[in-house]
Amino acid sequence: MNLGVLERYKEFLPVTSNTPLISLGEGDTPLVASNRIIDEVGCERLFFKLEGCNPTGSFKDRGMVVAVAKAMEKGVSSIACASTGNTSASAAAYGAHYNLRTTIIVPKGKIAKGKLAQAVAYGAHIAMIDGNFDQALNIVKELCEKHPIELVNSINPNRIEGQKTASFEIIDDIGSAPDHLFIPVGNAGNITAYWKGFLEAKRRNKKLTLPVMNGFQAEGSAPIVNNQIVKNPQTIASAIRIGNPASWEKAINARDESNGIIDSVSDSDILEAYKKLASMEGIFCEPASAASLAGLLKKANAGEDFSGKSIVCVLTGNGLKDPDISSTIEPVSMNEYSADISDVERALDLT
Ligand code: AN7
Repeated sequence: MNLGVLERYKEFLPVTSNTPLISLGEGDTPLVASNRIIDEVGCERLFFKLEGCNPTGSFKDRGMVVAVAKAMEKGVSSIACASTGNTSASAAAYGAHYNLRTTIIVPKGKIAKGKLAQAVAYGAHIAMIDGNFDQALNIVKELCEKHPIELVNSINPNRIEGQKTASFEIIDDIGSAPDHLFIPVGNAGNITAYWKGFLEAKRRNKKLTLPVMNGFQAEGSAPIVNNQIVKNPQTIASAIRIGNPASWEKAINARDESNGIIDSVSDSDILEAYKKLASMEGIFCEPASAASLAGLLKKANAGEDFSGKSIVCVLTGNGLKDPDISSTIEPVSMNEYSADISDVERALDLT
């Protein structure tokens, strides 16, 4: 049985005797070895961390469960967040399960259909603003200062605490940290959390070698790469359409302390990696998640030598969340036939 992040990792989390050990079964996600894409990279071992297998289909649940538990510990009955979609779906699910009023503020028309469907179904109060994520985050921060509402965006440190548990799982699964971690970067909370997790694991086990952190933003939403706030961020990867990341400084620390990089990938690189993961590995993630593999392929194609290296690409969310993007994939073969076996045999070249 999946114990959930709080029960499994309580000694490493801000858990007191008053913290309810709540769970929707988050964490303990698969680390899947690449079978085909690894040949293009030329590394020793390549793994995908399937964070889309969390209860609401993204990594957000790991941190949300801790943020919600700490809110409940304080006696707060109302939570709120700004979101490009996944944080709001996660907050709304825990809000529903624990009977908290959940308010989400999202950029109108800019969040993937599956994520909005989740927030609606879980019963969130939804404010769709005529603005982008960065504006939504400013509004929700002010809202939570004025009212007795718990802010559950990743500027809430409990979110980062929960999300760091993904690093512990990777170390447990492969027996060490990988040489390289590749991860998408939006608001930059997750890269911050993974790095914190690896550092804490090293404090407990001095022999652990830390990974090089490789973060990737989308080209049209790359404030950290360009060292400049992006007023009007653009990318098909709506989850990471963020122009002023809240954890900007911490992401830079993770990059520099690990001798890593934060670089960008184009929308076409992202879509190519997204399609490859599905068609070559049987792994359907959302476009933003594929930025991690897109980044790895960009480096490998530029000639970086990964021989002998172990690499983990974090795939942050499930592909089912964004049906509009998936419907742009050309089917290998998809035609209509009469309900007649000989017709279908002919179609499949089986005659
Ligand atoms: C699938 O839900 O910001 O760098 O409001 O949904 O920690 O922000 C989502 C971000 C990567 C980037 N992949 O992580 C939100 C939100 C997926 C995401 C990211 C997000 P951060």
